[in-house]
Order: sequence, then C-alpha cells, then structure tokens
Amino acid sequence: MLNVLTFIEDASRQGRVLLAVLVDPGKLSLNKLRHLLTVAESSPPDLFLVGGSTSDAIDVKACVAEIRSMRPGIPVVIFPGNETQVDEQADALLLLSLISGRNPDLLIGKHVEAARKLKRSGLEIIPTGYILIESGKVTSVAYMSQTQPIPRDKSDIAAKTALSAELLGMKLVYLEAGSGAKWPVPPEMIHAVKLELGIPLIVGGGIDSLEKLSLALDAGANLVVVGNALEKDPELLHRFHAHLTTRSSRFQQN
Ligand code: 1GP
Repeated sequence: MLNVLTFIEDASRQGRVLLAVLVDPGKLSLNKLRHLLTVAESSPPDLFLVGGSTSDAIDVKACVAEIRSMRPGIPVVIFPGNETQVDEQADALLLLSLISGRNPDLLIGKHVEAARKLKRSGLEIIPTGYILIESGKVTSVAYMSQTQPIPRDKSDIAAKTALSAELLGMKLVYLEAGSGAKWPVPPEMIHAVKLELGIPLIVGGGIDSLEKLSLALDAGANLVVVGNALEKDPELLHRFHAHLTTRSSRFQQN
C-alpha cells in the first residue's frame, strides 16, 4: 500500500518537487470538481488535499469518493479544517498542530477529541507543524483559529517555529499564507525555513501564477499546494503541471 509520507520524503531527498491540488468541498461544487478532475486526467497533480475551515464532513466524504472514482491513481490526503473531517476512504490525513498560534485547542485539544476516531480509521496519520504567515488580509484559517499569523518580515521566527516542529517529532512543516491570500509566503522566508529544516516543507496560500509557483519552488518548497486559483480557472493546472514536468526533466539531466 502506498505510504504518502514516504512518497513525499523520497521526492524531497531526490530534489523532485511536488504539486498538490487542494479541494475545499465547502467552496467547490460537484460539477466544478468534476471539471477539475477531467483536467487532471492529462495534467495529474502528485496529490489531492481535501478539506477546509468551513467544509462539512459529509461534503468531504462525497468529494473524496468523487476523486477516488475519477482519478483512482492519485493519493488523497485529508487536510482537516476540523476534527469531524476524517474519511477512511482517503490514503492519509495531515494531523495539523497550529504551532504559529497559542490556541491550546489547536495544539492538543482537538487531537485528544479525535484520537480514537483517527486510530480506528486506519488512515496513515502524518503529524504536521502548521504555520500561518501574515498575508495581507485576515484569512478564513486565521479567523477560524483565532490565532495571529507570524509577520511576513519575521523569517527568523518562522524558521525557529519550523525547527521546533521537527524537534517535536513532526514529519512535515506546512507554511500557510491562507486560502486566497493576497500575498503568498515570501520566498526569503521559505528559504530561511528550508535552511533550518531536515523534513519536507509544504508551502501554500495565494499561489495563483506560474511566477509565484516558481518563486516558492526556487526558494526551497518541496510540495506546493494550490486551491483557489484552480477553483477559478481549472485549466491553469495544465500550465502548472507542464512547469513541474519541465523542471523535473531539467533536474534529471543535471
Ligand atoms: C490553503 O494553502 C492552501 O490552505 C491553498 O491556498 O487556495 O490560496 O491556493 P490557495
């Protein structure tokens, strides 16, 4: 059976960058999802993430089922917006600890509530340090979590926070500007975090162009997450996919 963490770790070790498409069932209708999945037939992402701060568990299930049926070869990872979003049809779940914030519920409280359900689900559980970065507006995740993001000019705080995640035994770090962010995570901050970190680095929020994708990858992101931009324009996936394919083949030649 596929192990999602091993897949991400192997790619990171080999310098192969990955693209994840985030599907937020609270925002994407089933028709739009089907269209996106059709585009993904010729331009497959490496992973699908499913979840969101305002999605219902039932919509998450429907969405996972649709991805499973239309694109069975692509791993599906739950990116839970709350503790109800657990679906055993998925391959894995990012167990997020919101370590940029000081809200105890999102550091341990919700984990205790969900622990038995998570164990029973049989899902691969991936402990992930989740770090919110200021992005020019109050994002849903900042509002819903009632936490303050790290200021965008404080790369050192972001780097130390990410390092703490690694030292605490978390397996991934996710630098998050928030869905639909005005500004993505600054490349200088991605670079500073990457220098400190021995585990794979995920970056997402506000990446809506090839240029922003490229900046995040050049700065050291191992996995880039794109949601909002593909909800607006699913065809953009072709360009993102082509960019990553060219990048990988250039990497293999060097
Ligand atoms: C949000 O990082 C993800 O949690 C993706 O953000 O929707 O802005 O691409 P966008």
